[in-house]
Amino acid sequence: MADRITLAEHLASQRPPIAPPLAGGVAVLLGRLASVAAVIERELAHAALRDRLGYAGETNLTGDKVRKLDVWGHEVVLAALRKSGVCAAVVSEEAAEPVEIAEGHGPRGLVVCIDPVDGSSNLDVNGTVGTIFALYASEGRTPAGPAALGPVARQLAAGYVMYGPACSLVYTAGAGAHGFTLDRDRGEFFLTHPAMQVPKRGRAYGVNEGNLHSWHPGQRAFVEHLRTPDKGAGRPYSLRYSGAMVADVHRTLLDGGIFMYPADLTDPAKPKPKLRLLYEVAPIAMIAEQAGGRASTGGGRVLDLSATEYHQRAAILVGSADDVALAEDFYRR
Ligand code: FDP
Repeated sequence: MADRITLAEHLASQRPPIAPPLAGGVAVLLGRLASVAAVIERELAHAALRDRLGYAGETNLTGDKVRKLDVWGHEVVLAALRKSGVCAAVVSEEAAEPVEIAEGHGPRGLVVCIDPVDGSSNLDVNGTVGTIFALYASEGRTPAGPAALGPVARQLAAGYVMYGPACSLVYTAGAGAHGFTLDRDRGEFFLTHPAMQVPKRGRAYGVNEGNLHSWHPGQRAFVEHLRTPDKGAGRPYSLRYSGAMVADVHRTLLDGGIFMYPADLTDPAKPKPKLRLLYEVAPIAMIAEQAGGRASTGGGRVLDLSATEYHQRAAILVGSADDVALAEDFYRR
């Protein structure tokens, strides 16, 4: 382990394309988010023993039934970010409006968009869950939260944590995507997947096929294509779907292939995507692109989207560049 690079050392050695006063703050917040991830990972391991599983009895703004660990995760993340001195506001899945933090206001301030516990329907069955986040410059605004609205390509950094058999953290600050693994004994993340590269093409797809009836015809035709045997072309693809975005995306980035959450087009005039743009879709898109992959809504690049609401939803097809490009092709036909 002595020769392994810690997350702190890695952050100090990187030269991300971020202006100096903000770059320091990004490193501070990534460090804070890593520390809080180690706390969340410990809590998840003991949640059943501490009566922390199950519902809290409320529904959040986006209509999900809130679980006890969603509430706890939100509070623990907020506490960690409040103390950072550079976090000006937090846009969280568990709060209707951004939480403003006066100590972080000013030109160095950053806005954190975060889903503290993503995939929480997996919690009660001891399945994998994650944390997803994106960082934006607050541009010295007060209140700072609105700085997260606008083109999502303004993200300075993005990352996710996957609480699986091992706890993985992947981040990008615009200079590649890098993966770390938590050493549970030392409570520290070490670099295990430097400069991640998504294979150009994969052999697996991940999507909730129970929703097939509601998809765009191009989405249906694409999945049908992946399922149709053609040995020479490497088909059929295998289906892999865990129901937690972080786990499905992590596998896709490492092994190649495509993860999709297309919009529900039951009413074609009113497309209904499920995943949230600011703290699910956009950060994952930035990480995928930084790893040489591609992220699309089916109709265009995710990173060309603009957020007009904090809890806005967007479709996503993400993974190997060739697989995503082919999916887009099916949408166009
Ligand atoms: P969950 O509802 O359990 O929080 O955030 C939404 C999310 O999980 C993603 O993590 C996951 O990919 C997706 O929803 C799963 O949705 P379905 O149950 O509709 O497949």
